[in-house]
Amino acid sequence: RCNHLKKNSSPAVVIPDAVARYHTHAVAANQCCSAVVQEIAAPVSAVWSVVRRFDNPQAYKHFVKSCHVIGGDGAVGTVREVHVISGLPAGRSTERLEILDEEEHVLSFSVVGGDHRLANYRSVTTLHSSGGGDSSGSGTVVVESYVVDVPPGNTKEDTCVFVDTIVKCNLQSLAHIAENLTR
Ligand code: A9S
Repeated sequence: RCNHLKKNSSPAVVIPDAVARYHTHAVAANQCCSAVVQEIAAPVSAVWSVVRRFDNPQAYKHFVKSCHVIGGDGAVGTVREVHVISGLPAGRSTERLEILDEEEHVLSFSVVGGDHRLANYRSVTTLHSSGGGDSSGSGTVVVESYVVDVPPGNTKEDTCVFVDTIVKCNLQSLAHIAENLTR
């Protein structure tokens, strides 16, 4: 099992147990996992308005050129086909919505196809208020964890560095967009 939150998050960022349980993944011998934490100076509602759009990942993921929903009505089980910008070792990725919890602010998807090397990729993204138990805090803590098969010929370390870099880019972009929405 894998839960990198204690190791990766700065001591100033509190991850409640109710959030951490979403980021505890079963990991097989040929897989690796990690988690990225991003603080955003915008309310959970603003960040969630961007994250919840499974049909529109290009709103904040700069590596995504276009996205089309190819099955489903937006509920769990909906499948999207993502086309990636040129220059990456991939062209497209087919992804299934696994969790969309509008109350707890949790989104999870898994990769079910494509022409890339991240087989069996699954990620979970959670949002919670950085203001403590009540809703007085105007900030958001985003936690995104993932598990993925280590591609043949790669190490776990290389794979995590590659994926962490993409996830960090996505979450920094998300921060800029959400902060501009509420500025
Ligand atoms: O889209 C995400 O949330 C996260 C990742 C790691 C996406 C990775 C990717 O879309 C590329 C950017 C194209 C890189 C996939 C599925 C495979 C890649 O090689």
